[in-house]
Amino acid sequence: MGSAAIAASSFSTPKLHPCLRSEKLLTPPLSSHSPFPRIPSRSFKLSTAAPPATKLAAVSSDLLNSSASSAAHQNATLLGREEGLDLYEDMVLGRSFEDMCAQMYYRGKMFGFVHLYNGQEAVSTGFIRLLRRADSVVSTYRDHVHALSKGVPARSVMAELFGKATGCCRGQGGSMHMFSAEHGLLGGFAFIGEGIPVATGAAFSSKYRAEVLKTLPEDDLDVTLAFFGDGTCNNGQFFECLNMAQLWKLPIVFVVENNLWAIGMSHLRATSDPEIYKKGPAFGMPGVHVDGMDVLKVREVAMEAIGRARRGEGPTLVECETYRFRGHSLADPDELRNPDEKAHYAARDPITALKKYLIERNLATESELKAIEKKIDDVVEEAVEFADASPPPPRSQLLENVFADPKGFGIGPDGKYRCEDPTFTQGTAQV
Ligand SMILES: Cc1ncc(C[n+]2csc(CCOP(=O)(O)OP(=O)(O)O)c2C)c(N)n1
Ligand SMILES: [Mg+2]
Repeated sequence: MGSAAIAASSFSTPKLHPCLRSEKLLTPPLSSHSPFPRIPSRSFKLSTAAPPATKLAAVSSDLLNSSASSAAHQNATLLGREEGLDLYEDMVLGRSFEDMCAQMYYRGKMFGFVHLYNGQEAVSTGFIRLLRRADSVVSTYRDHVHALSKGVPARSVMAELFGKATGCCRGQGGSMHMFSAEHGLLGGFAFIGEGIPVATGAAFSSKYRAEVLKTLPEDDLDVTLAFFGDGTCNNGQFFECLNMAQLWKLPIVFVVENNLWAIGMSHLRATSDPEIYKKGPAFGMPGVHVDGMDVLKVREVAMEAIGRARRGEGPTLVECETYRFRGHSLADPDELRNPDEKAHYAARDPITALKKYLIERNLATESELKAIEKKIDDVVEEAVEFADASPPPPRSQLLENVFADPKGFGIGPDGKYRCEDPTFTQGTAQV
């Protein structure tokens, strides 16, 4: 699939995305009423009252426009020193972790496809660092950095990548299936779009706990962030879930990481209207476009969208214009994208931009930032050592979590499933 899509894309030379401009905010055409204000015949109450006057995403497009020419946001007052350092540390962790993954992959320590997140850090950090522990994140196969931002320890993510028993999925998930219930990371998903219904379900559960079970305040809901790419926005699940989320005013933010490419397929070539954020208002929810290379801008939009969701005001669609600095996966030689396009985004590296901002605003000194980089180097080194020294999963783990009836393996002469034979998991059973 990967090579087919890459080959197909070579027909056209990619152009720069038309969204390369100041942020845009679209408000739904229906200002105060959902198209379906009542939900009849439900056994429990969910948004049965007419919704209050819609307070559209409170992000001021003027505020955002005022910083259009700057690599980092002008509104310094929103960012304290501690938060600035946290954002920096999280982005450096994401970048260093992924660089280390590339090394380990080429040394044969990881198996299968591995998709790195380099370049997109401002999106993960700008959104996820605003979450609480009880909030949820649903990712894609490009999921390592979302896991790290949500607090899954680097050593558990690295061990998972090494296929070790100490990984966050005990070595059974691998690169594309990071999961940690404890950290509210509800999975990476290899099939594009598959995570969106899961995220919608998680948001529904928050609403249900508040409105039906009364175990959560209705104006302080747990929030779910669904991350996915531009290519995924042409899949049906995206539209179905936008509809349901708005219908039920679910506490979810749909975060599109528009890196302009779906493997080797240009977003402009594949999409009838490439401005994805416009699809929000079609369903009655706000749609926002933001510069995804600027963590402060992302964070500001994220604050508004997460706040709306938490207060029970419903979902938001946020399109973050970003770029991946490496190929689609580590198996992609990345020969198709235009070098000018790559250089354009490389010059807007979100980590460099934040570093410059923190120093210029006297929020941090160069040596403090260096100390953070050193600390992260140590964390990533330790993660590799831990992963390398960890044991592989025991063979007995092979059939755990297999929910299908294992009759496929047949019933032995003793009338028992062959997989129950202890020699089965040792690979020596007659099957
Ligand atoms: C349902 C499904 N169809 C096709 C694929 C093959 N595939 C893997 S990645 C990808 C491109 C997705 O692009 P995008 O959503 O923009 O995410 P990005 O890789 O850019 O982060 C496709 C089509 C898949 N994984 N799942
Ligand atoms: Mg993409």
